[in-house]
Amino acid sequence: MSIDYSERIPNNVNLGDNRRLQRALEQWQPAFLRWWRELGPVGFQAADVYLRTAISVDAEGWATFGYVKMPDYRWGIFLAEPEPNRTIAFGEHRGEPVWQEVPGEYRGTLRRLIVTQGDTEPASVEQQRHLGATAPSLYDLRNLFQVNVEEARHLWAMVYLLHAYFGRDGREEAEALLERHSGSSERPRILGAFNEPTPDWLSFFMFTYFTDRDGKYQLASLAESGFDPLSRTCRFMLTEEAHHMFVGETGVARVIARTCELAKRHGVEKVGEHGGIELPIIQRYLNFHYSVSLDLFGSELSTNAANYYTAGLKGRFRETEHSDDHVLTQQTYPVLRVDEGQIRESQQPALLAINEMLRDEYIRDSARGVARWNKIIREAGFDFELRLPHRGFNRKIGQFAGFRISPLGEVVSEETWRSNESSWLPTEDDRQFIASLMKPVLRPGEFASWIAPPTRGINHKPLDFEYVRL
Ligand code: BYC
Ligand code: FE
Ligand code: FE
Repeated sequence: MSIDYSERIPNNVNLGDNRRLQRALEQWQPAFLRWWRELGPVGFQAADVYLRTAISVDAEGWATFGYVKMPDYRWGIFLAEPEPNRTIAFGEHRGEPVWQEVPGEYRGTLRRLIVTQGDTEPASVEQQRHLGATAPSLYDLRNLFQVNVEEARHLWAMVYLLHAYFGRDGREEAEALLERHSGSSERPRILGAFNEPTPDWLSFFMFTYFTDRDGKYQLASLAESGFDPLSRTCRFMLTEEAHHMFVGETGVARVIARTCELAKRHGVEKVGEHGGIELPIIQRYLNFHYSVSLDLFGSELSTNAANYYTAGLKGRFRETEHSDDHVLTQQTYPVLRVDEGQIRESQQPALLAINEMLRDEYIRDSARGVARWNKIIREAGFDFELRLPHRGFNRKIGQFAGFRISPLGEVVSEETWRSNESSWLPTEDDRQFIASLMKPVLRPGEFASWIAPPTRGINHKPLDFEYVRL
């Protein structure tokens, strides 16, 4: 199925055959565009940006690159190809054919999952809307906007499901997705991390490394869903997601590379004076973004997650590769919790620990990029290692919420926490210092003082390519 770009809403779901649905989405479209203008990127709306747009859902050659003004981006509805004869892989419906319509008994639960996923997408665009003003290069500016238009397309992906499968309450939820706003005191976004500001580019890179990676794992477990349209939507979203995490990983790597270069030239103590970001600040930003992202997986023990699993709505990461019964009523899983002032591991019913299983996958994956960052530091000859803090550190959701846990995983007193907080989490001084570095650099091929150029450009273009035409 190819994508029809002659339609007002590009799609590969034969939208033209369903007039009612098409009309409903065409009515939502102006509200979306109004939201994009009011809460999307500040400035640059009239600039030509070198963006990729999906043109097919084939793994080979699914995107085309070219100059687009952001409001003219072709936001559309693209589902991965259906898998013939796909069956539900887990839970009490295991082995049954997947659903093409919403099963009545799961309607509310499924809607809630789709709304929660959909809510994060525009939230991240809102969080990042001021970053254009301080871009460290045209290359980075373009990457920011690429991430923004694709997150907005992810909103479309969820709004399509709400409109196509949930009738009137789906349409109301689609409207509400444009009414809640990141950080709003009256109508905030649903999940914690999506109400935190993203005030500077170090935060942006940490966010796309750690928080977009939560997106990867949540989308992957929704891609296992027995509700086939959700599965297919998520499978295509994951294709786009890879670039977001690339922006984060290489962004942080380039900051580190620059720091090491300045440290070699002027001495470790003088990095800040020469417009670089010293490694302990990077560690504190990492601690913050990693811990708020860990919260996004929900509680270690969750009956919600058990219900999603048993119902066949949300699976584990790569569900079919697990060699157990895919029902999980008899197994246990190790879970950490605070017990008499100590963190102890205990075996818990596996079904209740579904969130923790996904968090474990996420932690292993997060560690891989950190190891690559450390290689840069080591090869530059410095004795410093960035570390993921303990999973209990700075948590607001789950077993560790309400306890003070150090980055090394000791349960500490409130007093100890307070006297160490400024070396564990970004301080007001750190934030001000980072803010002071955020000066726009918008000449082709130039980069801000605090970040090294990337090793290559986008789509084989040179580094001094005009990624955004101002
Ligand atoms: N903040 O059983 P529990 C992405 C609530 S990122 C606030 O522990 P459950 C992206 C929870 O709602 C991926 N509240 O949790 C990235 C529940 O409320 P009720 C987004 C929270 O339900 C970057 C209560 O606490 N996708 O795509 O198993 C840029 C107890 O809940 C939080 C999804 O999240 C929190 N962090 O799991 C752009 C997938 N955590 O029932 C985009 C869909 C929990 O007491 N969502 N609560 O009212 C889900 O699968 C689940 O909702 C969660 C929570 C895994 C998030
Ligand atoms: Fe997304
Ligand atoms: Fe993303």
